[in-house]
Amino acid sequence: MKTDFMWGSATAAYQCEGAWQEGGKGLSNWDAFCHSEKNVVNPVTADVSCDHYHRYEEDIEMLAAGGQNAYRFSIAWSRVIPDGIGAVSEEGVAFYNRVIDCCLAHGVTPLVTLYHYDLPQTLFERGGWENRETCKAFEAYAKVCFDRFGDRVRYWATVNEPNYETQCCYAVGNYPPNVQDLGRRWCAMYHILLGSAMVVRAFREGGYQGSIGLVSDSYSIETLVDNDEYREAAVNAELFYNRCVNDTCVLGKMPQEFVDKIVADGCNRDYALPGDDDIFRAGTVDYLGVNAYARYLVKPYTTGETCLKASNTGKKSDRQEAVVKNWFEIDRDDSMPTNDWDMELYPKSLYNLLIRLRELYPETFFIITENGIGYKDVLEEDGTVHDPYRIEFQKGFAEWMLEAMKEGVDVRGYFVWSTMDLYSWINGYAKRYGLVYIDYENGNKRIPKDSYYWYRDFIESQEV
Ligand code: BGP
Repeated sequence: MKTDFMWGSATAAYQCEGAWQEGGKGLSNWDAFCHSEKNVVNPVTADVSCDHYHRYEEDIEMLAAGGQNAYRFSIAWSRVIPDGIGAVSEEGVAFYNRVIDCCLAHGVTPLVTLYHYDLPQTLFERGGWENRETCKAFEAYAKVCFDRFGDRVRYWATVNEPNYETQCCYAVGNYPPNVQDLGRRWCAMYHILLGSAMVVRAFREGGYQGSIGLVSDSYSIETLVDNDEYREAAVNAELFYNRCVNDTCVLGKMPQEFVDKIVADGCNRDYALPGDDDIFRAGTVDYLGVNAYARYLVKPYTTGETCLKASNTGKKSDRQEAVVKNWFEIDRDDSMPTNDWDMELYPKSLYNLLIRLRELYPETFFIITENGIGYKDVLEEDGTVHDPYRIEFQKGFAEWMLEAMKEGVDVRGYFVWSTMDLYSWINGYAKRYGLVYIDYENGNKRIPKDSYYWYRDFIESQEV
């Protein structure tokens, strides 16, 4: 096994912990949303989920027994600071101390995400990331985490997917606050990036050890036709999906072409204040975390209003769509395989993406912080779970990553999404990603899938 490379898997607090009202935890926006009448597509909650809060030891033990040497998880902000700002919950801190110590006892490197979609409800009610005050609160919370856990954590991630999160919150409208308004979306994304930069700056000023990065949903942007119009659509889509976030956190500047285009769309940018540029410059990351699931095939914009739609039902007929007025439209290649949630399965997209990211950001290193496939796995009567499709998917992506590394791309870790089955935002529990099956009906029993054993052997076969 290549010991200096992180081979692991990932989770996020809201999706797996459960114990939503235990241990002194405050409410998050996802607790509130899932209990509200707005939770209609798959009206379930993650109140219990796979109960990682009580079973983290078993989960980390299984992860380590599966040959993995790294675990990416997130801290629930409202567990550590129940009201978002102010008093620290010692019970919350003690929980994450136990998780970190358990990782270290098993030779597992923790990669800790500070914010993965679950915002304290108190802050959400004050405008969430549309309110600049949330950036300050985020910095204060991050400092608590650095002070309490920084002696043992060597890999931090500030935030998870500022682009995808705000797209769902403010464009698709299926995540809280369930809005469809691109202007508000760009405002929230700006503040998440600003908050992230403030946290990185605090990390540097505090002299903490280790590496700090930002986890970004990044896509290989491709076209089926090679001409000027298609190339322009690809340039626009890359700004829209990738570069608005990645340039900002890696190079310390939001791309001017992106800013010009959203201003041309009529977005008011009053939230961008003098002095912010200095914060972005002071807050550049050590590494870019890449969440890789699929590529985007794009074509030129033709007509119609902006419309972004996710596929959340698990019916093949429910397609994701994207028309971004004056930018691009989503294209599709119907000959490509997809899963039930209309995600195209194309492993080489990770190679294409990494080559492109290296071109744009030659000075940084990358960690594949998520890569996985959602599937309706079946528990057989004999207690086994056969998921050849997942093995094929993970193997394909991992091998294309290794290929990019052979060409010199600096990648230092690979995390399967997810360690075990857990709540999938909006999709509920039918969409499973885990290497370990959770039998939700039978006491949340943990059952390693075929892919768990495949991953163990795959890791083992990698060169030292
Ligand atoms: C990423 C998120 C994860 C995870 C994954 C799968 O965007 O960072 O939290 O959920 O996607 O997405 P979904 O559960 O929506 O299928």
